[in-house]
Amino acid sequence: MKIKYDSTFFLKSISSVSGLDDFNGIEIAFCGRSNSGKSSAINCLANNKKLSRTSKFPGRTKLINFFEVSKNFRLVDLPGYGFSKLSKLIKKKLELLIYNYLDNRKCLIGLVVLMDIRNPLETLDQKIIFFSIKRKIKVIILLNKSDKVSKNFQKKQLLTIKNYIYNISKFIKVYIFSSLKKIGVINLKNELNTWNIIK
Ligand SMILES: Nc1nc2c(ncn2[C@@H]2O[C@H](COP(=O)(O)OP(=O)(O)OP(=O)(O)O)[C@@H](O)[C@H]2O)c(=O)[nH]1
Ligand SMILES: [Mg+2]
Repeated sequence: MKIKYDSTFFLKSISSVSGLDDFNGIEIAFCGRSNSGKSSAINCLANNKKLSRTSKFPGRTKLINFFEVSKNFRLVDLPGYGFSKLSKLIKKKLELLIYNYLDNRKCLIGLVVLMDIRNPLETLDQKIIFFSIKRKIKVIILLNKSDKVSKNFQKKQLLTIKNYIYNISKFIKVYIFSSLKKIGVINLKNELNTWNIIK
């Protein structure tokens, strides 16, 4: 089933999992290091630059933001992890918020993991991927900001990451991506279309 994202709108933000509502539909969350391009990727899907706030400065999204694609389907923009300039306490709080959401959200069926192609698979990326596999959540990995590197480097990184991931799970797809140049958006859409979101 083809999903249409064009009328996606901002629904709400929460700062703690106590703010989670009962939702009978399906959620797909975007996660990744701070500044990896989660909010930009959501905007790219919805073809709306103003939907989720993006920023040059890491640590922009500190809440969990919900976007309604259709009545029974939401995209979720998670705070970024691993931004070294935040205090230890705030970093811990954000990580706890992310994992509390991932752990508790029954309607969460998949994760889109954004990584900067120049710095992929850092410790926290690996941790969240292992966690998702354990929780049986679907995962797709996007190597973002590919516009910043050469085609050769893109190929090399794609192969390295694919090999690494294949040893962990045969089901996780990895794609070159660029929100800026709209590279890989079609792959993301095609993959999400196979996730049985809209029946
Ligand atoms: N060149 C380039 N820049 C990008 C791309 N995607 C995002 N950016 C830029 O990277 C910065 C961070 O993007 P965001 O989408 O705000 O990143 P985020 O992961 O939501 O960041 P936090 O909310 O802080 O965790 C912004 O300045 C974006 O314009 C891309 O594909 N190419
Ligand atoms: Mg963001």
